[in-house]
Amino acid sequence: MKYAFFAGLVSCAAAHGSLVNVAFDKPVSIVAGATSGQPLPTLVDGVIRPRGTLWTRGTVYWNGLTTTIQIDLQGEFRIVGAIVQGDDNDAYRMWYHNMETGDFELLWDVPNMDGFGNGMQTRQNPASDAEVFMFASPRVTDALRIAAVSGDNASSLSEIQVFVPSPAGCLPLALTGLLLRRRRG
Ligand SMILES: [Ca+2]
Ligand SMILES: [Ca+2]
Repeated sequence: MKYAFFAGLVSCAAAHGSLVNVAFDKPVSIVAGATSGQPLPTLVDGVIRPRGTLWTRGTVYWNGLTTTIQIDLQGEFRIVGAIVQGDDNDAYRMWYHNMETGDFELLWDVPNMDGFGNGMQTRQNPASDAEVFMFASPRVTDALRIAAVSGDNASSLSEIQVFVPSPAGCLPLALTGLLLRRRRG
């Protein structure tokens, strides 16, 4: 019994910090401008292009700073972080829908990665497609927007992911606790 309880604790600890991408397979639309290349759903298909891929190869791309893309999360989520892959030599900006005011407010200034190589580069870490940028504080929202805000006017994205903490992270501990209670009862 002691052993089972210990195993539960370990499972919970191992899962702590695990995150779920709530943008996966959600509806993507254009609210300003236009895009070329791949269909918009490829922005939320979970697939990040190989580092350094040409900005027009297997990506959603556009010219200028008008194009704005929206992801409808189809529900209310308390998001804590994000991953974005875009062309190296541009900065992008991500906004979240403030459900109280109706405004889209700044969520993440996605940095220019011109010093990290040509082509597609993952933010926040070009060397890791799994490293999540954590927001200064969690935001409750149902929609996101993203656009290029500076660079060489040749902009490109391949993937946008936004995360919530995994709800099942501590399930093993909860189950173990239930089992212990039942045995003792
Ligand atoms: Ca993708
Ligand atoms: Ca560019």
